[in-house]
Amino acid sequence: MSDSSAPQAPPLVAIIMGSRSDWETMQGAADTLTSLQLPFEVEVVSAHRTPDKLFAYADAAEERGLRVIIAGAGGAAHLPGMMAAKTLLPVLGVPVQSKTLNGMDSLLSIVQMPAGIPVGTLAIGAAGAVNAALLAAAILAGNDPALRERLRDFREQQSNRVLAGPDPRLP
Ligand code: RP5
Repeated sequence: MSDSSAPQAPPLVAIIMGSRSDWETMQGAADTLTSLQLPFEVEVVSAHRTPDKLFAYADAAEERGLRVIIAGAGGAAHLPGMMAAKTLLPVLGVPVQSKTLNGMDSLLSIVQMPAGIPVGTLAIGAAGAVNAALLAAAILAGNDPALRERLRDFREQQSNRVLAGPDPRLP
């Protein structure tokens, strides 16, 4: 049974997204960080609809102890780039699969940063969200041997699952 009065570790990773509608995609990042026992926070921060909140969030992020920001957005996806412009923390961008252009708009908006302000861009959609969390963990694992071991376990379990089911005709 979990103890709800137990102190929570302060978040090291932020998962932000442009809209509540991005959560279905970004939940993969949250689930992955949970499985790696990496404390995180989740927040909707829109570059277009709440630009002042974006600036305030970026200004406070490092001081609050955040170490990596995962930013998911779709369409004219300015959130990761604007966040990267306002903080020195590494920003990992997840292009959310849009309905009209299937996420190509999101991908190109996030990946094509001009030289000087990097955004580490992941794949479109669910795979990108999971991989953003794994990349955040890999970044933080450099200074955290226990996290590094959890990441190693994750890889090992993944390999074992594939090796345990080599015949695709069998369940
Ligand atoms: C972007 O616009 C969001 O990241 C979202 O992917 C997209 C659509 O937002 P909603 O209209 O669903 O709120 O800013």
